[in-house]
Amino acid sequence: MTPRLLVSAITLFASSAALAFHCPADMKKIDAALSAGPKVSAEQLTEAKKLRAEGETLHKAGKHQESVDTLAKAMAILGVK
Ligand SMILES: [Cu+2]
Repeated sequence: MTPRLLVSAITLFASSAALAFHCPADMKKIDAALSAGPKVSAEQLTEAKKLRAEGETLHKAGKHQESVDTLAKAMAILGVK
């Protein structure tokens, strides 16, 4: 393996590992917001819960970037930063 290839392999690993930790952190924030009783409509609550579940499924499937994107939508609805 050339040094250059090694560097990109490490970078790739590091970024996917960071994303793998990102999803559970986001899910925690969403769960906290949901249990706190967010001031959103029933439709928004349903949508946020659906996105939260989708995010978890994507995370478990190893699709961390898609999971982060999906969870971000749920957080936007709930007003979580
Ligand atoms: Cu993930």
